[in-house]
This record gives sequence, structure tokens and C-alpha cells, in this order.
Amino acid sequence: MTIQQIDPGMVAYQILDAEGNLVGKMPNLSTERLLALYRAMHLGRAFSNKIIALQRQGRATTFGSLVGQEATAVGLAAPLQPQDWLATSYREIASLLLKGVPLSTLIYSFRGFTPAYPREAHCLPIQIVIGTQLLHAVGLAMAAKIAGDPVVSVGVCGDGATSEGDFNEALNFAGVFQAPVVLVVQNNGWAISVPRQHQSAAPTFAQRGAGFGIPSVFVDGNDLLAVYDVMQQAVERARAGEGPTLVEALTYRMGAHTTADDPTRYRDAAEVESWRTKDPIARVRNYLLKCDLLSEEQDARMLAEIEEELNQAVNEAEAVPPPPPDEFFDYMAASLSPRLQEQRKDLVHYAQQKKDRRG
Ligand SMILES: Cc1ncc(C[n+]2csc(CCOP(=O)(O)OP(=O)(O)O)c2C)c(N)n1
Ligand SMILES: [Mg+2]
Repeated sequence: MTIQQIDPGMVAYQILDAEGNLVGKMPNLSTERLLALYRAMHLGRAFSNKIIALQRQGRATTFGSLVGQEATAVGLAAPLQPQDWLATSYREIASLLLKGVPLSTLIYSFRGFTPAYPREAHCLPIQIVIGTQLLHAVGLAMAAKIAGDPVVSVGVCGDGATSEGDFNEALNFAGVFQAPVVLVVQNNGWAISVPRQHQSAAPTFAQRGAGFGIPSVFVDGNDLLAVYDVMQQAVERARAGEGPTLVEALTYRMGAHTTADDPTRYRDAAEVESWRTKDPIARVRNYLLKCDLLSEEQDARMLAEIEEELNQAVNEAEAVPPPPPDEFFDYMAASLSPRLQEQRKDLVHYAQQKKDRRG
């Protein structure tokens, strides 16, 4: 089905149902690529669980779980070419990994430091300030259009972010200037403790695209194949000069908002359980097993390899010394004003005093 044929209304577009049966047309994906995307979902989940475990040991910062949202994260990044840009929030770690940000770089970032992503990954740093990355994505797309470069940009936000001015401004600019951008709303049901229905009276976020003159799609965000199919089309539409697309991926945050949150205080266990049956990884796994594209042994081996890869990356990330505490001044301005120079000196002095006191 083409994007224009998919109704942005109440029924989410699906290719693989919750049991892993093919209920739509298989997108153009080789078996090798499908297995690689399946692995990327597992890697995203394992990464998420690893950082949460490290956080509990005092070895990582606050972290927002990706569990339950792996199909959207992987499916949205998979159709991108190396020159395309990706601007995400904090939750799309699997997208960044697929786009070429190394594991150890991301692990280092969750030690609380800001590493440089490789330039060629074309990923902006994760954005904590809700919604702003959509403006950055549209800006990158507009720049590419002005330069005549065949570059597409993807911006990703959550359901809560749609209530921000930035979301509306980004969509308006994208529509008016026909920017080669795809804007993705990961609707995971919650913005910390605020449920989705408090963000908009519109039945779907996808329907809001029409008000900006932007074609939009409502897709099952737990269906890797459907997300991939929609994104592939949206990205190619943008690249061909046909303008922006808004995609709403309906998914669910299975874990806590972050390591600093306790979701049992505001949501029903029954709701969480009902989403467990729609697990995005299990449905691809079932499909692969049924089609004899994967065996139980291969699957177990792959999981063991991922664990090993992650542990190695943790060792690497923990071997990198922390940056000097005043390093961020280097990236603030071309030259520091006398006042900022003074602040830098004070910070270095304070950090040294603290170190001396610790002995
Ligand atoms: C501008 C701004 N306001 C408030 C916050 C605090 N905050 C952090 S996460 C969050 C909820 C975001 O929900 P959503 O957009 O649905 O993304 P999700 O966390 O569910 O992926 C809020 C309000 C923030 N980081 N930035
Ligand atoms: Mg949300």
C-alpha cells in the first residue's frame, strides 16, 4: 500500500500481526537484512537492560528504557542512507546504533559525558529538551534542499512532545517549505505519568498532519515490517522532492520512563500485560521461526554474541578517562568573554578543591 492509501485514522497499518503472521505485503527486504534488523532490535533491548543494570550499580546516569519500542526505533532508521540525518530524543538508542554510532560511544555518554559521535553517522546528539529536535531535523532538511543535496532528514519525538510549540512549528515549516523530512511520533502511551489522551483530543496524532498540509500515516509501531515499509516510502518521497511526511508509530513503553521513575504509581498492571502480548521482537522471531529463516539454536547464539559484544563495549567505555570538567567551555563559543573565562577558572579551582578533599 502507498502512504496516500493508508488511512491516518483509527486502524494502525500492519504487515505482521501480533502472532507473527504476514497480513500484508512483505516489503523489499532480503533475508540477510531482515535478520540484521531483528538482531538490531535485540541489541537495542540488551543495551537498554545493560545501562539500567549499570545505573543500579552507580556506573551509569539516569536512563530511559527502550523496551517495547524496538520495532519503531529500528524500522525508522533502517531505510536511511549514510548521508541522511537523524535527530532523536533520548529513547531511540537502537536507531542511533543502526545509523552508525558505536556502542562504546553511547555507553560512554551514559556515564554522564558528552562524546563526539562519528561525523559520518549523521546523527545529532540525543535531545532531552522535549520536541526541539524536530526543528533541527526540519532545518537540516531545508539546508539540504537549498544546497540541492539528495539528503533526507528524520526527526523523532514522543507523544508528549506533540503538545510543545516546537512540534507545531516544525510541522508548519516542513509543510510550507516542502522540506525533505520525515517526522516520527513514537506514541508510547505515556509522557512520564501523563497519559496519551491528555495530549490531544484528535483520535490519532497522525491526523494532525492534515492541518499542516502534510501526508501522514498511522502505523503499528510494534511491527518492524510496517514501520520499515512506511519509512522507506516516506524517505524516498522526501528524496524525490515530494515533501514531508508525518508518521505516528503506535507502541508502548514497557519499562519505567527512566531509572528515576516508578510507573506502578500511575498505570495499571493490566495495561502493561495487554501490551506484553504485542511484543515487537517476539512477533519477528515467530515469523522467522515459522518460515525456517531462523532456528532456536541460532537465536540463542545471537543473544550470547550480543551480550559479549555489549560487555566488551562497556569495558571500552569505562577505560576512557572522563573529560576535564571545564571542557564544555571549549564548545560554547569561538572565544570566551572575560566573564566566561572567570567562570571557567572558578570551575577548575572548585573541581581541584573537591579532588584534594577526597584525597
Ligand atoms: C521542554 C521540556 N519540558 C519538560 C521536560 C521534562 N520531561 C522529560 S521527559 C518528559 C515526557 C516526554 O514524553 P514523550 O514526549 O511522550 O516521550 P517519551 O518519554 O514517552 O518517550 C518530560 C515532560 C523536558 N525534558 N523538556
Ligand atoms: Mg511518550
